[in-house]
Amino acid sequence: MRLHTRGLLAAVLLLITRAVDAAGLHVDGAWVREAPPGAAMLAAYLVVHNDGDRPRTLVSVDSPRFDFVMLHRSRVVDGVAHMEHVEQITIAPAGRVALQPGGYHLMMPAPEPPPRVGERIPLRLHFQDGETLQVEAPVRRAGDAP
Ligand SMILES: [Cu+2]
Repeated sequence: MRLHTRGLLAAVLLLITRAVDAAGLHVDGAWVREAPPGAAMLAAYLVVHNDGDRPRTLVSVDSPRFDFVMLHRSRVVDGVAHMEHVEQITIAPAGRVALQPGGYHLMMPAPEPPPRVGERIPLRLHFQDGETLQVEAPVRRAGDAP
């Protein structure tokens, strides 16, 4: 009974979320990794869902908290971890792309003072078709990530 109620609530919340989305796009699980002292760069992670019937392409992200935000990807090539800049990230119809440690991520220069756990950082995602999506990313320690 309790499980059923919880499932129903989740379904209702999902409907509400979808209703306010820009044409079938939504983002969840956004967070910014708290940087160790002296770190020059910070990383942020999130999942972009495309519930629409055409591909959508993330082309840039900005935030009032950072000078700039880059789209990056971590890859292991010949056993060595590399990080590279990517121009865009395409999300297939009815698909999702996770920006997560070890893969795609957002990378920003650390501002002064650096963000601390508890701060919520606004991020604005820009898509190729001109749509934008605003999300808030809480700052977390790496071990406390969802
Ligand atoms: Cu990076």
